[in-house]
Amino acid sequence: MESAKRHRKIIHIDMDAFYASVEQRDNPQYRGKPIAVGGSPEGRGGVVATASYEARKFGVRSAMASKKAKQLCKDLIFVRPRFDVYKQVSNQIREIFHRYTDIIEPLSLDEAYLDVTDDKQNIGSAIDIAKLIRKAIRDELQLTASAGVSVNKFIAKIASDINKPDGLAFIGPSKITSFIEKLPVEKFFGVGKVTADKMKKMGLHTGADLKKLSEAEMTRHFGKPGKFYYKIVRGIDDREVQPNRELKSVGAEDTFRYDLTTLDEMYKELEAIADVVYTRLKRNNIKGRTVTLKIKYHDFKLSTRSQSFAEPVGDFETILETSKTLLATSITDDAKVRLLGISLSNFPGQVSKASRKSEDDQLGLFEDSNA
Ligand code: DCP
Ligand code: MG
Repeated sequence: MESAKRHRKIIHIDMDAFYASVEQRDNPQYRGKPIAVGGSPEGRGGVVATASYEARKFGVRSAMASKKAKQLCKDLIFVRPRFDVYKQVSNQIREIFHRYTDIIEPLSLDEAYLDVTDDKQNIGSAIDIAKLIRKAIRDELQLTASAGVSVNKFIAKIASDINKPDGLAFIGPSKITSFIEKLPVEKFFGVGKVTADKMKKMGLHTGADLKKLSEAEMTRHFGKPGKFYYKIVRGIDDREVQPNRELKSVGAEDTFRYDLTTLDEMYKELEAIADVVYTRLKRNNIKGRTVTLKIKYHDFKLSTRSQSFAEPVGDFETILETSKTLLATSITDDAKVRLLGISLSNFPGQVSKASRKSEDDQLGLFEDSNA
């Protein structure tokens, strides 16, 4: 399959009980105790973001109602999340990754793929690099991470879960086939609960079962994602590790067939442009703190004007009104305007799940998309 090519070396790193571990590190009184980050004490409402491993023994899980969590574990301690600290730790982890490779694709604050096929330090062994990363995280940050090492993203991600917490697993090319054949269908990338249930009803429980279906049968039963399932049950996953997936700005602009001379005309155009920007922001589920207006005049002179807000904005009204104000305060009476553009930037410092989701959507890998 991939034998003609040189195998890639992919590592998936996932921090153990991330928020809870940070809280236990910073607050010694929580160490060895069942804690839940998020949710409200006395189980008055809210859900658990994550639970310490001590709490997991009682069955407390992420996204569980705090009321239920408290019922399962009477001594559970609820801890208020400190997102700024988690973000900071996330950056520190990222810096450790960068010692070995710049091809890093973060999936969330605590999880990332690394392509170490050509590592910066010429270590060569992906297993050794994973060990060094785990050691650095432990020594420098007093936290533990689990790592999965393989030749593609799908297998590496599953591998990181095998010896969790504080573990490492390597699945080499010779073991991939037998590993996948034993794998329960719900573990396959893109297979959510709905698809898994459907598969089980068809008597498909493991990778070996899935392998019996032809590509045509796969797509017939599971739609577009069937094509992808067909490949991954055969250990083929060519998705690249994609660095720099953070969105920097979202915008739209329009060049006009003739120069605009009145504010009214320009406002009308701004409305259409703002609508496109608004739609793009919503699609990416993102808001920005800075609105920028771009104006190009008939003589190709370019001007940009920005306004920043204390809180991120993303609603149509604010985008439009801000752009209008920026325009009104920028142009002179005799201005001839050839192009107008609006963009939003200065997004809250998190990796955009949105851009990733839209990519996966294109693959048709979301549960919704095959409904
Ligand atoms: N998180 C959240 N809500 C969820 C799932 C996770 O707020 N439903 C947050 C809290 C977690 C962090 O994201 O600490 C990382 O998510 P993981 O799924 O990796 O869970 P943990 O790192 O907490 O545990 P594990 O050791 O299983 O990786
Ligand atoms: Mg984790």
